[in-house]
Amino acid sequence: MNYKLFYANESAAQGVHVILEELGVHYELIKSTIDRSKPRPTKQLEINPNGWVPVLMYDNKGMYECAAIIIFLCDRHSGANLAPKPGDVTRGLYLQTLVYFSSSLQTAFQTSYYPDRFVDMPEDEASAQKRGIRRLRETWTVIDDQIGNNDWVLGKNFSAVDIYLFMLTTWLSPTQGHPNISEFPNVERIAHAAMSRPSIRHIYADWISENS
Ligand SMILES: N[C@@H](CCC(=O)N[C@@H](CS)C(=O)NCC(=O)O)C(=O)O
Repeated sequence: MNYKLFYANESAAQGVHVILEELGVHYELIKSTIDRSKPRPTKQLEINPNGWVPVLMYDNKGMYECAAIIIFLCDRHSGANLAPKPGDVTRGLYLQTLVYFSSSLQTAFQTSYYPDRFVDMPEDEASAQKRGIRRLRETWTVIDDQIGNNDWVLGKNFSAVDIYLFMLTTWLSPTQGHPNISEFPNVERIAHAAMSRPSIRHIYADWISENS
């Protein structure tokens, strides 16, 4: 099966890139951008009028939303064992965590990076940004407590959720006022362990060399 991924560095498309690599499927990256002043490829906008990446193309169809793409790909290539199968007892925690990452954690990042999207008046942006940073601390704490002493987010087995977690940790920026990852020791432990995956070492090579 062939896939095409509309892609930009330092975006949620990097997590999907790691998943494609882990699944061992054929794929092509199509360069896009997250720079708001630059145009998006027309085909990307046809599939996702929001202008965001990741956007995945498969079998002449397209889809967007990072968590949905991950669920779709891991189910389609279930032999790679990156996700609990439907009916598996850990499937609930898997879906819960992916959706929480997408709906709560990513929204906290967005509020801190793009506060103008959350308020009407420019003078309210600083307050929204501050709230975004506080929300980051709240949501990462929820995840840190959920992980507890687990080896990986879901327990004993590595999964796509660990890749998603790693991607999100790379967006933490203490210079932007974000909490330091060391405030969440269980998250930090798993992010560190995820870096031993060849897929992550390859796709995040630049980030790893700049941050370790
Ligand atoms: N809920 C979407 C959010 C995607 C998203 O925010 N993508 C960012 C990069 S991480 C983007 O494309 N930003 C460019 C923009 O907002 O114009 C998902 O999880 O796929």
